[in-house]
Amino acid sequence: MERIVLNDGWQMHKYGDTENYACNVPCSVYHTLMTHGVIEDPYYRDNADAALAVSDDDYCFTTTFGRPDPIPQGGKVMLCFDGIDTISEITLNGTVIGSTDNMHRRWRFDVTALLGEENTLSVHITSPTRYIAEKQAVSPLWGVNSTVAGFPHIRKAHYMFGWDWGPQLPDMGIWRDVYLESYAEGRIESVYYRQNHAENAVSLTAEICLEEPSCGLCTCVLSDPDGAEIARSEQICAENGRAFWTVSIENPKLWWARGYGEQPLYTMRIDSVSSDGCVLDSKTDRIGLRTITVRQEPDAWGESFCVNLNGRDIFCMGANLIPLDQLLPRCTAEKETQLLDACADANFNMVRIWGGGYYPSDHFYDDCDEKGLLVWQDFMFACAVYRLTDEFWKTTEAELRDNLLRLRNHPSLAMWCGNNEIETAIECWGETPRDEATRADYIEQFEKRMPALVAELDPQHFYWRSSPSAYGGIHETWSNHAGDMHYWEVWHSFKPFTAFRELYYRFCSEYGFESVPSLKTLLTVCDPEKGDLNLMSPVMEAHQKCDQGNEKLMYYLAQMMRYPESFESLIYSTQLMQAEYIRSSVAHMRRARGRCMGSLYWQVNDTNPVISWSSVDFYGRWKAMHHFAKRFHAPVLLSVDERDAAHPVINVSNETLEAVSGTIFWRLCDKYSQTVAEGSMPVKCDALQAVDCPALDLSAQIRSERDRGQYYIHCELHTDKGIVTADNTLFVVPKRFDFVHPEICMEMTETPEVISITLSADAYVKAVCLDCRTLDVDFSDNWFDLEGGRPVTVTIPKTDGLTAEKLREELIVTGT
Ligand code: BMA
Repeated sequence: MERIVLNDGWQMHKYGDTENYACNVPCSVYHTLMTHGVIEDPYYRDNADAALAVSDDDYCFTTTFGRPDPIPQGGKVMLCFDGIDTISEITLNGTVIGSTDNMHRRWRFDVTALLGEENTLSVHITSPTRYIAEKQAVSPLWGVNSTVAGFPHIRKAHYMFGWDWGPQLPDMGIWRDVYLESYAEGRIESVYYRQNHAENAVSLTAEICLEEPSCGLCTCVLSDPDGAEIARSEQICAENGRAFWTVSIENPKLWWARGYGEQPLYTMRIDSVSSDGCVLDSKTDRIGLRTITVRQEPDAWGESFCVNLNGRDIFCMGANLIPLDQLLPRCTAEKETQLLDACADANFNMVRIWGGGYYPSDHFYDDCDEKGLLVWQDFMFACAVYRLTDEFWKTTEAELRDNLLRLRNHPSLAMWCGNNEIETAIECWGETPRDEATRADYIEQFEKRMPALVAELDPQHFYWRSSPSAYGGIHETWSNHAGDMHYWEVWHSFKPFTAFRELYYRFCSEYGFESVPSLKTLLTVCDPEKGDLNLMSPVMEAHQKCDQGNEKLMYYLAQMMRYPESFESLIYSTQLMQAEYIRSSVAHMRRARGRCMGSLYWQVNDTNPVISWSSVDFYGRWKAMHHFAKRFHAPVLLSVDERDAAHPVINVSNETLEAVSGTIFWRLCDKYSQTVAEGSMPVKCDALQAVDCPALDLSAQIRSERDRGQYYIHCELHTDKGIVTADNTLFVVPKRFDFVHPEICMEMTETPEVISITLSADAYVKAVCLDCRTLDVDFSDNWFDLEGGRPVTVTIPKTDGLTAEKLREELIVTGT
């Protein structure tokens, strides 16, 4: 098979306009207009408001190409689009070859008869805002607020119509590869790998599906993770287009999620061959040998909801991931890797791909396979209701088939999920329709047709009808006894942080708290001269998409922190609050391991520079929470349940496959870090367990409410590997602790490769944040506590010509 990529050399123009703008696929209207200086950056100040009108027009993308040579005897040429956004008509040399209505699927058109020496290909795209407005006028559909009304009418990533963290920029374009395939026979349409695990052996079956049902020969070669060939098939004959090859792998190297083991990847190369041995088409897949499911069984608390990987119940920890940018051409492989590296660095073992975005690229999944990041994959339906008409189901089914076939073989794929929050919206949300027709369509789509499709195309993966859900049937979606939970009472309903810890969730797949991103990030969208750097300025409010978002920040600040004296300290304080809330919540759930088996906070990343729930901002800068995540997701975690301050309980949770034993050393310290009580105790925690140590008795020291603000408790776990985990816990919210605010002393030394900074203070400082005014440098640790008389050394690699002198000029040190 010949493949000719047609991504380069496109032109875009608006209907009614003569101006043409050059672009390459992936291309979009906003991106092209921005690149050519026709519109300003929609993220800057309040530009997004005016930019919305851009999508009321229709646009055309055009390219030319020569005849693919030679077309095989009796063969055909297919024109393939991996992603068109969204409503389009496609013409080749003036003839309409097809139309598209769904950005989430691939399209193939037979163009053999239309090809000439020179060819002109055009994709005519209809305005998505006009399209949905017309449909909405005839038959209104409910969708969550902050969006352009009517978005459920189009199979286009919902967040492009705005969300509570993103502007309304319903772009359009060609967002994935365009290419020609020319061939006569033997195209490999799909392959599915079935694994059968037994004691020390895995039997692996490749089910190969060829496009031409009548004939075909295939050969398969399997290599081990080091690249050595371990098995090779004879020529296999396909019957009715299907060929099967089963191979037994002795002493298999199992694929594990991060933290539990390695990610060995076997390679299968499949060739489809002609009767005279010529290779017609080939496909190479990487295979991780593992079993994965979600175990739902009755237990003491109701029904479990727990991911079982290779027979072991694991505690999933990580966050929800949203698209990388509002403008799709900027969602690049490099950005995917940067974000997934940040997830891996913060000890995630799972990410959830939330249903209001798009299905990730193959590259994204390859990266997850390598990094051992499990993927909870939503189908792209969120916070809306749909009408299950024949037309809607036709396009939806094609979309689901495409993505099931494309993603089902990735070892990182943990599960499929029907939608985000639709079951719970129909059951509980105030504004959502809950008439019989809506309920019936919902059940038919998400509880009947979707699971049937998953069972047909990917029976090895678990299907979950909605997130959150408990029993299905639009029933008790808020239950803590079964299924997964989105907990939003803290934040959206103004409940105090501590409310989270009164409940025990089976799997908390969303909960979150906002913070303001770093000053460097805000300066890319604000004009300080115009007074933008003020939480209540119109420009800052334009970068806060959540209803009453800034009010909520101020409300919680008043409960938790002292009044921030500057804008910088407001940023610092919101980040610390966010980090503390998520830290205490994760620690709570990890202590309840067994009953609770998963924590995915909302959300890891941003699509634009905005005030949001993210732990990594739009530019990849880590907020306090992400540094905290690295610690609270540590495979072995010490945490303290301090609610009864006179009798705190230290807990060890062990998310590894090996038992941990050692000694816990603890000390109760005053604000100067002077020890007022201390002790030690042996501890043993089996693999995949959490254990509470006997409660400490601090009743002699902590006798009153006031005492709670005078002391903190420090504890460390020592094993034969050294100190594996340590923690400082306050008994009060930060504003009630009697901080001394000592001066932080710094000493800087350097070698040719690194700069070291040693920080010290003579009293306790919580959450020391190191930052640079303009540079982004890679501190070996950040947002850490500094205890009085216990210096901390941080190193910085000398990349990009960084010198100690430059760093000294730039460095900003903040702490509580
Ligand atoms: C959840 C998500 C998103 C939303 C977030 C914050 O409900 O599913 O829809 O952005 O909360 O409100």
